[in-house]
Amino acid sequence: HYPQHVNVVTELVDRHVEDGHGDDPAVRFEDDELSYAELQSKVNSFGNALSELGVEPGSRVVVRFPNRPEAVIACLAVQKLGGVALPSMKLLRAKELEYIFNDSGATHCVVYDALLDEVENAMPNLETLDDVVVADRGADVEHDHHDFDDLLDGASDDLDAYETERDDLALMLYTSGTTGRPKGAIHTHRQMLATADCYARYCLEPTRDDVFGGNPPLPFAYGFGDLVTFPLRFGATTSLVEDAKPGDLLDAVENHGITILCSIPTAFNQILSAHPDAADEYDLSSLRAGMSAGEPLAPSTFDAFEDEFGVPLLDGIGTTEMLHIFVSHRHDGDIDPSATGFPVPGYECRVVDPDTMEEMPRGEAGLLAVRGPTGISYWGRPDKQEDAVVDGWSFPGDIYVHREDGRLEYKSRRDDLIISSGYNIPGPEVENVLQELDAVSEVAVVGAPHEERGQIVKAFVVLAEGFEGSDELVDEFQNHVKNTLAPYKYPRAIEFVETLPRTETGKIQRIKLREREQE
Ligand code: 3SK
Repeated sequence: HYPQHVNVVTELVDRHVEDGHGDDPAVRFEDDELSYAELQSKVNSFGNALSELGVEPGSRVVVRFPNRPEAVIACLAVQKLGGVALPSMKLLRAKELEYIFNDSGATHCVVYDALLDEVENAMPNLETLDDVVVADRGADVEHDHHDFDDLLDGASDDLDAYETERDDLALMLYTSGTTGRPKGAIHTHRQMLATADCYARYCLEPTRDDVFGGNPPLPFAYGFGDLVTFPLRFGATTSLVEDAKPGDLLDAVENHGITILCSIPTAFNQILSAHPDAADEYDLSSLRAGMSAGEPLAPSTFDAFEDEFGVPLLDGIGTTEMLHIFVSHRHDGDIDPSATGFPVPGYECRVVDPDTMEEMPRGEAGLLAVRGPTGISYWGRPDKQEDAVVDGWSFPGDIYVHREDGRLEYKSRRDDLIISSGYNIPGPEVENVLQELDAVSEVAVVGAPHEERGQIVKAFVVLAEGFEGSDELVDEFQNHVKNTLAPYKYPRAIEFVETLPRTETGKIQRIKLREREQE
C-alpha cells in the first residue's frame, strides 16, 4: 500500500539521504563510486537541465546506454520530473528505433556517443523528437546535440520531486516483438516499488550492506530491477559493468564486493565452463546468492553453481510486461531446482485449462495466470491487452504445473510446446536432460514438422570445447534422454550448431529455429 502521491525517485534516492545515509555507496562503476548524496545531486542537476529542455510530467524520454551510471542518472532524472523513462536496447537499429520513438511519442533522447549513429539515422523519420543529449565517452563522434556533462555541470542540484500519483507512468519498456511489432509495456511508480517490496524484499531480504551486480542490460526489465530498483530501494549498492563477459563479472564480484550476482542461465553456464576453478581464481567470499531469470534454469546448472560458488542460484520467472519476477525461490528457503519456486508474496498464481479457463487439478499442466501488484499493460494496444488480461488475471504465456507441494514447475512457453504423435512434449524438459551431459554447452529443443507424427523433437546442440559432432554422440544423447524421460520425448533429430539464435537479453529465439525447420 502506497500513499496516493509517491515518486519512485524520492523512495530510491532522496529518502536515504534524508535518513542520514548520504555517504553510503549507491553506484560502483570501474574504480569509481557514487554515494547516495552524489547520486542525488547528479539526478537533480540533470533533471533541472532536462526540464529546461522541455521535459515535463508525462514526457517520454528514450535513454540509450550500456550499463553505466549515466543511464541510471538519466532515467531517475526523468522520473523525478514526473516523466517516463524509456531505456532502449543497445543493438536496436534505426528502423526499430523509429518505431519505438514514434509509437511512444518520445520528445527527448539521452544517448551514449557510441550509440548515437542509429538515432541519427532514424532522425529524419522521427515525428515527435525535440532534443538529443549525448554523453561523450571517447567514441570520438562529431555532433551538434546537447552535451551530457555540460548540462550536468551547468544546472542547479536542487530539485524537488514532482508530486506524481502512484499510478502515473514511470517506466516504459518495449518487448522484443518476436512476433508482430514490438509493444510498449508500461509501469507506474507504484509498480516499480512493488517489485522491490514483493520479490526482492521477501526472496532476497536485502540490507544496506548488499551489493547487487551482474550483466543483464538495464533496458531489460530484469536488469533495471536487479541493478537499479532493488539496490536503491534498500539503500544497498549497485555494481555496474559495461558489456560484461563472464570473467568481468567475477572481477566485479571481487572488486566491487558483489553479494547478489544476477544473470541468465547461459551466462552462468559460460562462467562455469570458462572458469571451472572460479573459487580458487577469484575472491568470491562476498557472494551470498545468485539470481537467475530470463530462461529456465537447468537443475544441473543450479548444482554446478552451488558446488563451485557455495551459494544457491535462485531461479525465477518474470516478464517485461509483469516488470519483474512473480514466481521464485527464496534465498533461505527449501530450494528444489526442479521447480521455478512459489508465487512471490503479493502475487497469486493459477494454472488453467486454456480453453475453459478452469483451474487444472494440481499436478497437471496448463496455462499460467498471475494476479498481483504488477500486471500486463500495453501502451496504446487495446487489441493485445484483451488477450493478455482476463478478469484481472495476466497471462504471460507459459505452461506450468502447480504441484501438490505448492511449487510451480515450468514446462515450456505456450508456443514452444511440441505435439508429436498426440503427446505434449515441453522442449525445455528435454533441454534440461541434455544439458546434464559434459559434451553439451548449450541446447535448444523445438518441434520440427513431420509427415506422420505432426512434429518430432529436434535438438540444436552447441558442443562444449573439445567435443566433435558424430553419430556416436547422437546415439549417446538420444539414449541419455530415453533413459531419463519417457522415451517418446527423445530427440529424433539432433543438429550440431556453432551458436544458438538469441535476443539481446539472452533468450533463445526458438521461433527462429522453428522457422528454419519449416523452410
Ligand atoms: O523476461 C524475463 O525473462 C524477465 C525475467 C525476470 C524479470 C524480468 C524479466 C523481463
